[in-house]
Amino acid sequence: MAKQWDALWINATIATGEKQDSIMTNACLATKGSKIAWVGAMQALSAKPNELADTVYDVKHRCITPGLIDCHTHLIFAGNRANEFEMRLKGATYEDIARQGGGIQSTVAATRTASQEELYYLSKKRVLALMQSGVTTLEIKSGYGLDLETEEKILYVAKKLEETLPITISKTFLGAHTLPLEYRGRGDAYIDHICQDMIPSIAEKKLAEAVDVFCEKIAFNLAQTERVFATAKQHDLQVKCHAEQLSDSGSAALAAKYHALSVDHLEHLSLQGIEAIAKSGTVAVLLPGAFYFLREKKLPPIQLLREHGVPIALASDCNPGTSPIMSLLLIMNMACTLFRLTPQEVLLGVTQYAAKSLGLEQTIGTLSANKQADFIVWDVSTPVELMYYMGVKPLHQFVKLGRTIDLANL
Ligand code: DI6
Ligand code: FE
Repeated sequence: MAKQWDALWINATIATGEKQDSIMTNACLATKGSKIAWVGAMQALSAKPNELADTVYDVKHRCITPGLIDCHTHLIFAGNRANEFEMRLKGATYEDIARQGGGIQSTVAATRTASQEELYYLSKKRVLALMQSGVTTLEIKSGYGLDLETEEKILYVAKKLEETLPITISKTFLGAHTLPLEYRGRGDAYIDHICQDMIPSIAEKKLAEAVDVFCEKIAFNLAQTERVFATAKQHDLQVKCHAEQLSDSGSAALAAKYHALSVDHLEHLSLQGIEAIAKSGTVAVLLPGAFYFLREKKLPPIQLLREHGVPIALASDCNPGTSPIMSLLLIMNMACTLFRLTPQEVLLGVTQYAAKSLGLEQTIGTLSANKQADFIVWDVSTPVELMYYMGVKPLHQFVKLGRTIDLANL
């Protein structure tokens, strides 16, 4: 007779990602096809494990969490910016370098000349590194093309990564990352191009689910940002915003007006901005890797975000300029040590709330019946150890859509 479940994980400590304290010991998790069929206590099993499922994994009190979600990356790019890392160590600021034509522009030049195959090869290595740190869903932004052809090339690479690797990829169009050199002094004309040509083309080809804008003095102002958001909405695309990273421009409140899924960075977020995103249900995505790498001093207003009940997510911001980091576990450590988030807040920030920041909370981010069977078995006994150790690889088993994936074979 066919058994009730395909696979059953027994003797586990399970952090379901539903609430900060939802950890079960002596627990088990069952899958059927690509979904979770059941999560509960060992004693609640109605028969012997091998009578219930075709495959039984005794995980010997290891910890199971939802597959981690890295909800903000820019990982498709060519070249690197190690030279700027050195310049900043000698005292140059991120903004100085950007104004001198370095920064994002130098990555744009390298990415425009790279072929799709080359970009795929470079990015695949980065995705695999994130998967080694437990990432089963990833967001990738374009933004190193700044012309239609290259922006679409980047989004095609993102699509190909999803088609060829066992990972879910959410794609975001970030044409408004910075002003391309050929539009110098003509910011509004570039925004016209984004709204009239780029967004319609990308929407029609279904190359992205969301549109993001870097609203900042060295990028785009509030009025330009609003035009991009309005156009995105007209094309049924979700809105996200790089908001208040280097200064407070009021972009978080503007994003809230467009029901943004998330506002990201937020070091300079004001009380008004917090009130606005609390009302709109927008997720605050914090990026401790960029904070660390730029040696920022101003912390995001974490206590106020908590007091206003704003869901907080954490992400790598993986990019060549401000966060060349390909481990979400390292980011989780930084969220604790630099931002003083609790390990419980951090776990929710890379599972349930990261899913919400991508509009995917109905299918992933928590472990309960009928959710997608994306989860990690870790070689640790409590989730806190995931943030406590640095430089170890605690991943024991990677399960995507109910299938165990051998990462070494990808
Ligand atoms: N903020 C960031 O931290 C990244 N983009 C952005 O808008 C940095 C991108 C880069 O420097 O290449
Ligand atoms: Fe970013």
